[in-house]
Amino acid sequence: MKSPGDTFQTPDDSYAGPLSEIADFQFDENVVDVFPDMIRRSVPGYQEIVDMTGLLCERFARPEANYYDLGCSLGTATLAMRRQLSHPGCRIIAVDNSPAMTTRCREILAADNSTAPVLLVCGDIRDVPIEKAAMVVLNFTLQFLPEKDRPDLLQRICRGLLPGGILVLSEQIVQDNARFQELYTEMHHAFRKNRGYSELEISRKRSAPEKVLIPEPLETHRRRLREAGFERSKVWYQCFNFASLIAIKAE
Ligand code: GEK
Repeated sequence: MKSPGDTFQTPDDSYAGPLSEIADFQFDENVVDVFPDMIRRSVPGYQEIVDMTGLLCERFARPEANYYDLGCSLGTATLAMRRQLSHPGCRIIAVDNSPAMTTRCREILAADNSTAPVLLVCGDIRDVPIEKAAMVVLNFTLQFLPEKDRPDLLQRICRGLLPGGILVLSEQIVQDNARFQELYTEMHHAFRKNRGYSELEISRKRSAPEKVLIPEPLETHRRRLREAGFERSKVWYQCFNFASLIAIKAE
């Protein structure tokens, strides 16, 4: 099956050259070109998480409902859901606040031949109303919001989900145990090296998106989900410091 990454395979060498200084990280045109390659080489389990998002969508799909992809980037999770949705009255709402991402995402969605309607919004996920939702996906996006804004978004998601609806929340996390934090950071470094990034790129990468990405411990996510109104949440995937949770709204 074709995915957005198959269309844009520009290798990510954005941190390989002799940069005199490393600019603050932004999701701009330069990032868009290398994004599919970058995320696969930087996030362990990314493809599995996207594939399972499609299968979860198949399991939880119902007619007359909305499906949200918040922080959709190039629409990889949107497409994984879209390919499972043939129910009447289903609609995907995909949101990203990077104009460069949404412009490219629109082209990718237009080239896809599955039929569920997608409303692509260039805007802030903090401003998007969530309603009649069967499924909400936050795939490595919550980590980019200031911590003070995270509880409100999760509460709005819980309120906007239909009974029995699910949130899939994937995040880079931190360990509360220093020894494991060190080990998992080293293993992530090894993962990137194994996927072809040089030491220089790895050390530069560490200081770029991580300036704007604030990871938290799993326990913080689980507590926040409970406080937002989700009775149950479970980690269904973890590889080192990358995890994905499912939270289900009570029936
Ligand atoms: C995937 N989910 O491929 N409002 C809207 N979008 C935002 C905001 C915000 N406040 N903050 C950040 N973004 C995708 C991957 S990438 C993860 C998500 C990464 C957007 C930002 O523009 C970027 O496209 C995305 O969140 C994060 O399944 O790059 O590590």
